[in-house]
Amino acid sequence: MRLYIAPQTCSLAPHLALEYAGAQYEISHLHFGNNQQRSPEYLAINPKGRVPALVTDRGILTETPAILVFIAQSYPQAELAPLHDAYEFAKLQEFQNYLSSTVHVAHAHRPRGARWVDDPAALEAMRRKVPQNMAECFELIERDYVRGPWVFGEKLSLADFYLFAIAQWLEADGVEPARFPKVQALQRRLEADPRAQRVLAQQSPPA
Ligand SMILES: N[C@@H](CCC(=O)N[C@@H](CS)C(=O)NCC(=O)O)C(=O)O
Repeated sequence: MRLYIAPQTCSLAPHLALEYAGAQYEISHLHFGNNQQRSPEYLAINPKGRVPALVTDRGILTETPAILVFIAQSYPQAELAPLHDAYEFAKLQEFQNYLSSTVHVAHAHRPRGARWVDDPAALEAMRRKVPQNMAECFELIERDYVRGPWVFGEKLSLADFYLFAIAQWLEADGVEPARFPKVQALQRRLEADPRAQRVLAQQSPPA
């Protein structure tokens, strides 16, 4: 399998999942600085011009929650999702869908506001709203989702990889990460794991 990634993006989540699953995979880095995600070569892989994209032997997958669940189901022995518990699996999907459809989109209003408006004043107004929206999302995550130490209590799962990827944006989005002690503890715990360290070391393209 080949995963297309860029540093500091949600593609960190499936990258972590592949590593923790023990999968055989290769990484391709995209340079957002050169708009490589919009190159004809990459648009042939993902016409949405976004990361992540996972090339599998059955075809190409996009959308972070779908890729994450695919990895967990392809490597069930890694136990990265509660695959056999309908309620817990739905809770996982609830959380991942919240991250992709609400939290990620709230963040994108800062760096990617041009997706929605052209007017510079409207762009600026959208950017100003990002700290409030992101803080509200993380208040809910801290209070209602992170059971501790991981999202699903004692069991590390896909949800932790995805939350880790999105929580890395908080500071740049103007939100003090220390306001969310359970999320911060989860980040520190994952960063201390050699498997996560291997992934983080591969996130930036080789010099
Ligand atoms: N809904 C998609 C969103 C993917 C997405 O927006 N990825 C960002 C990085 S976090 C991206 O590739 N942005 C490049 C661009 O907008 O040009 C998912 O959850 O995978």
